[in-house]
Amino acid sequence: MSATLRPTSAHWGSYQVVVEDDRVVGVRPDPDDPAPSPVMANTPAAQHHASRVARPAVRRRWLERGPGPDPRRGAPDDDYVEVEWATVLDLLAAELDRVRTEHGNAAIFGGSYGWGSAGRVHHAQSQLHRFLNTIGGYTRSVATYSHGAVEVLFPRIIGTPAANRLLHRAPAWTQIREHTELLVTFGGLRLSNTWTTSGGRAAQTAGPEMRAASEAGVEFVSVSPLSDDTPEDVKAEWVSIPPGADTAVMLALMHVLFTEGLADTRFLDRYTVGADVLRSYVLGERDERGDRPGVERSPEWAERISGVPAGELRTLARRMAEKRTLVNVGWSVQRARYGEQPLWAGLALACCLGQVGLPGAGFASGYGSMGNYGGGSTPMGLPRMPQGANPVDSSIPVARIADMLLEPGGRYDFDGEERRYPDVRLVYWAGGNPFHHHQDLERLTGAFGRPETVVVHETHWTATARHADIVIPSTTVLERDDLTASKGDLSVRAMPRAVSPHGQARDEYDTYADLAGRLGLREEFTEGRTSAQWMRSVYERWRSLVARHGAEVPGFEEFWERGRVEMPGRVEDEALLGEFRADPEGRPLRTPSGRIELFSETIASFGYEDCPGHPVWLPGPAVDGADDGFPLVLLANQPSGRLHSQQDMGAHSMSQKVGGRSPLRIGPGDARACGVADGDVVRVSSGRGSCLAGVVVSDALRPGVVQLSTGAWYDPSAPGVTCAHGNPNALTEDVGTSRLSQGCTGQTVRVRVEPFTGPVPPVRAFEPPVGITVP
Ligand SMILES: Nc1nc2c(c(=O)[nH]1)N[C@H]1C(S)=C(S)[C@@H](COP(=O)(O)OP(=O)(O)OC[C@H]3O[C@@H](n4cnc5c(=O)[nH]c(N)nc54)[C@H](O)[C@@H]3O)O[C@H]1N2
Ligand SMILES: Nc1nc2c(c(=O)[nH]1)N[C@H]1C(S)=C(S)[C@@H](COP(=O)(O)OP(=O)(O)OC[C@H]3O[C@@H](n4cnc5c(=O)[nH]c(N)nc54)[C@H](O)[C@@H]3O)O[C@H]1N2
Ligand SMILES: [Mo]
Repeated sequence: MSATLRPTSAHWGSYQVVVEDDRVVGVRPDPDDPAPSPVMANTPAAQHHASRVARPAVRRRWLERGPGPDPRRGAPDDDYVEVEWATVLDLLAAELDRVRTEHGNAAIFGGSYGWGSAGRVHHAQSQLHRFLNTIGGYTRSVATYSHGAVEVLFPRIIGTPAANRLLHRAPAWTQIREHTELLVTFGGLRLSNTWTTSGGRAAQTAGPEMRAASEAGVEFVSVSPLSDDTPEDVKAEWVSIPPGADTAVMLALMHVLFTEGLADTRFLDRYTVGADVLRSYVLGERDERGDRPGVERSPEWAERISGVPAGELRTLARRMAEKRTLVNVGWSVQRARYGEQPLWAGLALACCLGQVGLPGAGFASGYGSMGNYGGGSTPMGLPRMPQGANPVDSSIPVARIADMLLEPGGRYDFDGEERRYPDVRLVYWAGGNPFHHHQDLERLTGAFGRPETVVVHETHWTATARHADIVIPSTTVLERDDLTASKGDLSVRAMPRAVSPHGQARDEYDTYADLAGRLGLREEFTEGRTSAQWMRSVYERWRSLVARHGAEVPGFEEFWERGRVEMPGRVEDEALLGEFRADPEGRPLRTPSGRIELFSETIASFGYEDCPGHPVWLPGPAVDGADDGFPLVLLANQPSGRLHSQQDMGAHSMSQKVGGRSPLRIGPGDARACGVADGDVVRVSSGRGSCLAGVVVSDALRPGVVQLSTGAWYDPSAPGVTCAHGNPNALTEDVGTSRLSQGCTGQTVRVRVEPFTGPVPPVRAFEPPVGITVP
C-alpha cells in the first residue's frame, strides 16, 4: 500500500503524518512553517505504542470490593481487569449516580486540569465539563499551573480587562523590532517553549521574529540561571543569577533609579498609587510592615543575594533609564514560593522607568513562555465546544488538589477569601496528567488513596491512569475528525482523521453520550447531534460570530475542503496599557484607585505575611541559605523534547535520555564536587523524595544550579527511589506561592546529587499495568 500524507495539528504546531497501511510511519513539517518544531518526531512511536489504552479496564480491587478509599491505588504491582464497553459504562453510570445522590454533585471533582490535545471539538476538558454539567455539576478548579500568581495578582493591581490583555494579547514581535531598544527578560526567552501554543500554530515564527528583532538592533539582556535560555542568534547578554533572586535584583535597580534621580516621578504621580511607600521601602526607611526602619535595597545588598556585581546592576539600571526598555518576566519566575513578588516588582520597575504604555516598552509577562506571545491574535474569539453551565458553586485553586483530597473541610486562604475544601468522593480526569504535573508525587499518591472512586480517560497508560479505578480508552487526534485554532495564530485548521482507532478506543463524545443515556440525559448532552454535526455547528457558530464583526469566512464545506481558513484581524499592535497612558482619567484601570497599584490597600488588608501590600523581598527556599544537606538548586523547567509528559516514548524525547532516564544538566565544577560524570546514572534527592537521572555536564548552568526538565513518565516501580525515570516532581514541594494566589511552585527545589551505587533498576514507566494485554 502506498503512503499518504494527512495534515494534523498539535499544541506543538501543525504538520503532516505519513500513513502506510493504517499506521503512522513518519512526519513531515508543514511546507509553510519557517521553523518547525522537532517535537513532532515523537508522534509515530507514541501513536502505536504498547502503552496505549486499548480496552476499558477496571482495577481488580475496586471491582471486587466496590468503591472506597484505598491506599494501594497506584501501587506498581496493582492489577486491572479488562471489561466490555457495556460493562464499564454500566458500572461508571451507576457510580456517578450513587455519588451525586449520596453526597451531592460537589463531591465529584471534575477540574481535570491539563493540556489534552489541540482539537476544539474533541477537547477533553470541554467534553468532560459539558457532561458533568449535564448531570448536575461538579467541583471545578480555577487558574493554571502556568501562571497562577499572575492570574490572581494582576486583576488586583492593574484590574481586569488589562490583566487579561497582559496574558493573552501581547504586542507583536514586530512592535518590539520597531520600537524597543533594550529588552530585559527575567527567565530568558526559551525558544523551545515558543513551540507550544494552546491549540497550536500553523507556523512557528517566534524564533525568526526574535532574530529579526536582534538584527534590527534590539539589545537583549537575559537574567537567568541558564546561559542558553535565549536563542543564540539574539546574542543576549547573560546576567547569571540564582533562581529566586529576581526580586532582589529588581529592587536594587529601582534603588539606583530613585537615588540617581532617574525614576520618572511624573509617570509615578500620574499613573500609579503607592510609589512613595515602595520608595521608602527600597531606600530602607521602612520595612515591609511599615512600622520599623528596614534594609536599604542597594546594589551592594542585591549583590550579596544574587552574586551580580553592584557596579553591573548600576550600569544596567542607567542603561534601562536611557533606552526604550521592555521588562519581561517569564512565567517560570512566578512558579515558586512568593512568586507574586518578582511580577509585582517587575511592573514597579517598569513604572519607575516611566515607559509603561509606550509601544515596545513597559512591562510584559510571557515572551518566551509560549508561542502565541507576540505572535498575533484575533479579537473575534475562537470556535469552541459549548460546555453549558455548572449549577454547583464549588472550586479550588488548581494546584491545591492534594490538600483538597487529604483535608476535606480543611481551611485555606485564597485571594482574600477564607475557604474550606469540599468533601470529594469521586475524581474524574480527562486530558491531563496530575502524576506529571503536580508537586510531591508521593504525597499525591497518598491523596489519590482517599476518594472512593477515580476515573481517568486516557489515550495512554500514564501514571495517572495507573491511579484510576476505571480507565476509559480515548482516541487520539489522529483517530478522529476535528478542527483547531489558537489565540496565537490567524487560521482555523482542519484535522481530518488519519488512522483507525487503536484497539477499542472511542471518541470521548460517544462515551459521554452513552453515559448520559444511562442517566436519562442523552438528549440533553447531545442536543441530538453526532460529534460530526457538532463540528459543523461549532464552526458555523464561530462563522456567525465573525460575521457580527463584519468579516466573512467560507462555510463549513469549503473550509473542510480547503483544510484551512484565515481568521480576520490582527489587533496586537497597541501597546499594553497604551489607552490608559493616553487618557488616565477618561480610561482609568479597573482597580480601586483607577491606577496601577504599586501599593494595594486591598491586598494589604488581607494581612498575608507571605504577600503584603507592595512588592517586597521574601527569600524563598531556593535562596534562603539554609544548610539542610541539599546544596544545589534544581530547575524543573519545561522539556525541549516534548510537551509536558506527552509522547515521552517518542523518538525525539527518547533521543535526549541518558541511560534511558531524564537528562540532568550540571556544571563541570558541581559535577566534580558531587563525584559524577557525563553519562552516569545518579540519584537526585530532596527533602521530599528522590529520583534517578542521567548526567549531562554543561557549561550553560550557573554553579550551584542543576536542571531536570519536567515530563519523564513517573516510575515508582523501583524500591528505595521515588521515581526511577527522572520525574522532578518526585522531588518538589507541594506548597502554594502564597495565601493570595496559591499558585504552583514546582519550578525549583533544593537537592543533592550523588553517584548511584548498586544495580541500576530498569525504567518500567511505559509498561502497561498487570492484567493488561497488548494487542
Ligand atoms: N515541577 C514542575 N511541575 C510542573 C511545571 C513546572 O514548571 N515544574 N509546569 C506546570 C505547567 S505550566 C503545566 S501547564 C502542567 C502540564 O501538565 P499536563 O497538562 O497535565 O501535562 P500533559 O502531559 O500535557 O497531560 C495531558 C494528558 O492528556 C492526555 N491526552 C492527550 N489527548 C487526549 C485526549 O484526546 N483525551 C484524553 N482523555 N486525554 C488525552 C495525554 O496522554 C496526557 O497524559 O505541568 C505543570 N507541572
Ligand atoms: N517544548 C515545550 N514548550 C513548552 C512547554 C513544554 O512542555 N514543552 N510547556 C508550555 C507551558 S504549559 C508553559 S506554562 C510554558 C512555561 O513557560 P516558562 O515558565 O517561561 O518556562 P520554563 O521552561 O519553566 O522556564 C524558563 C526558564 O526560566 C528560568 N528560570 C527558572 N526559575 C527562574 C528564576 O527564579 N529566575 C530567573 N530569572 N529565571 C528562572 C529557567 O532557566 C528556565 O529555563 O511553556 C510552554 N512551552
Ligand atoms: Mo503551563
